[in-house]
Amino acid sequence: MGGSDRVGLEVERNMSEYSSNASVEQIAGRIEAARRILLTTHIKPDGDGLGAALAIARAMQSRGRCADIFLMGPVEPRLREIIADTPIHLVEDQPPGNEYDLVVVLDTGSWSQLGPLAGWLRTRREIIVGIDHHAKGDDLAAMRLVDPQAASTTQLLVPLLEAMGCEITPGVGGVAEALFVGLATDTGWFRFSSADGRAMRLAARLLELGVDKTRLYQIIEERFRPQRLALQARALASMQYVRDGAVAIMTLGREDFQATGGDVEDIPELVNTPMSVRAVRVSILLVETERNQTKMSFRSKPPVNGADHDVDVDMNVLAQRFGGGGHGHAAGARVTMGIDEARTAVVAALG
Ligand SMILES: [Mn+2]
Repeated sequence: MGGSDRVGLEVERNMSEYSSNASVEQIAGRIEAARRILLTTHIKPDGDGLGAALAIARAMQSRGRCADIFLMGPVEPRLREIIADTPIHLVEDQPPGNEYDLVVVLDTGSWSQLGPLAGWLRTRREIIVGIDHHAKGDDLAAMRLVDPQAASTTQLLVPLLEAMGCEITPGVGGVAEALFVGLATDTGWFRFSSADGRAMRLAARLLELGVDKTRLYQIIEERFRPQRLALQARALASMQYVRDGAVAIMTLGREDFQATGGDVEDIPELVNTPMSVRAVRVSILLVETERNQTKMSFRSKPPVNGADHDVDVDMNVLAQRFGGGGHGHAAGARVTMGIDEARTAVVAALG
């Protein structure tokens, strides 16, 4: 995205050389030729990273082959339900050994996102294939398939699985469901600007294969405890508008979690709540996860055609100021600051 610098943030134009260096056919051939495959994604996997790993593992399984999924937790309960019967390993419990001749890193290309597996991966660049839809990443894989225009990593897998002659298996626990989970969750259930025609055509195809989106929506989005609403009430009460109401900043401190008995598992997507206000273009949620450790979540509304908004900030650039990153409209960072210090720093960064 482009955008004005009216809030004092320069849009970074010099993107890194993070792009595809291999064709879908080459990567398909590489996977076909592998004897033992390890699949992984970023720490604290989301629906897309997990969905991508599940899709490949299930596709291989349907052809009598095996690929081992290694995740770095915590894995949210709602995602564990999506995993169903597909075997997974947790790196924390059981680090991988030396038996693999192919490693596929999904939905990230950043060392900072690979936590306890980073050391193991660093010695294996030549056997790593990266498949990702983020705009930035590190040179961690010998072969890369990167498309920042893709709505999800699972979308990138479809031509790959087709090139491998894999069936998009229907039903609960199938490949189609895993692909859909990644596509639906990364597009905010098809609300975000990334839900373009290509994404919708894939969604239609997966639904026609029998993906039960009502069931998946309830498993993933309508499964929270009452603590979620108690924390939401406190976050809304904390809300501060800056930039003439165009930026909403909410905070949750340690005392909010103590008072409600809630934890971070209760607050996914809470950052989006202020977006229902017309004037809000940017929403920021600051959560003190541990004493003096604050997680920053940044979201923005894409400009609507023809509208001239005063605030058009690249969330990825904003997050990078705090050592984080992400996409143009959704990004995050973790900082060693208390909640008040973090709020002051964010307001200052907004100019
Ligand atoms: Mn993703």
